[in-house]
Amino acid sequence: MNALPFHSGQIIDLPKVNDQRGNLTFIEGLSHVPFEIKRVYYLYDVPGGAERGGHAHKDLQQLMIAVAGSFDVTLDDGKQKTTVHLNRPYQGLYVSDMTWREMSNFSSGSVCLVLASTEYDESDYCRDYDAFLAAIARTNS
Ligand code: T46
Repeated sequence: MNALPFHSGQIIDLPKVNDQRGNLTFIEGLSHVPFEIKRVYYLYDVPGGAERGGHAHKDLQQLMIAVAGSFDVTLDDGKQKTTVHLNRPYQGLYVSDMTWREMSNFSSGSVCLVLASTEYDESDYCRDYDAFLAAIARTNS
């Protein structure tokens, strides 16, 4: 496990095995990401102009990877918004709990692979932005 504290919005450089036959990247839970991987899902066939996300999660941590193509992820911790352009299959974007995320600008044929720290749980979603800000304010008070 990497001893460095991970922070939301951090780009994690993943192992890349260069090979004339094609490159290979691998990810091990609690080694390359600071959580056990409980779920894997991916977004694909995203139509031009579509946006995804628009919510935060109470406990979930994730690593997002553009395994094909590119897209933008805007992260918002309640104080500051940062937009990251993902376009490299050997880099992941770490997104912690209580981070509002919006995804846009998907290129044609892009695939967003997500490694998640928990199984799917609708009650973990925070879909109301004002409620998200109020929860952040409570945590900081
Ligand atoms: C995030 C971005 C990248 C499931 O049944 N299982 C799952 O594991 C997921 C992620 C979703 N679903 C169902 C729930 C909804 O009926 O799929 C539907 C769409 O899910 P959601 O609104 O979460 O999709 P996105 O693309 O807006 O957001 C998801 C993640 O929730 C989010 O954390 O970072 O993908």
